[in-house]
Amino acid sequence: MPTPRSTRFLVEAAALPLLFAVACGGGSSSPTAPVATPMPSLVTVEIQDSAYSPKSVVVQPGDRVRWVFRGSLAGHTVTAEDGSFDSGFVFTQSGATYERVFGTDLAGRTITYKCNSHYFCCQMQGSVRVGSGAPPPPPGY
Ligand SMILES: [Cu+2]
Repeated sequence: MPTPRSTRFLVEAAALPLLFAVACGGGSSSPTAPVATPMPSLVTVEIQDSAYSPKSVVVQPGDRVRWVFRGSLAGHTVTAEDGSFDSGFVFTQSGATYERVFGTDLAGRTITYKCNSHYFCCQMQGSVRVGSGAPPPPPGY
């Protein structure tokens, strides 16, 4: 004999899939297939005055890295040493961001980057290690 409380739970549980189906609209009618890999994560790196924090991050293939400017000194970049990406001078005010997805093609690699403005003066450098098998960055990154 269900109590009123458990009855209410059953009704809500039954309504949930219906809500999801409505929210998803006219796409595929089949439910979402089980995924073997975890959902991509968002990893945030803060750009402070002449430093990235944390300097080195480890992400999983497919994860997105977002650099967020939190300093007061503008003129930073996020520039890959291998030339694969360059934010340009987008960090003009606090809260400005630059994002990049590190795909499965980069698994096992460590990408080093630097700020074009503060590389010489301040060793403003960092790295993204893609996957747990990616090697540690060189000193200073
Ligand atoms: Cu800089």
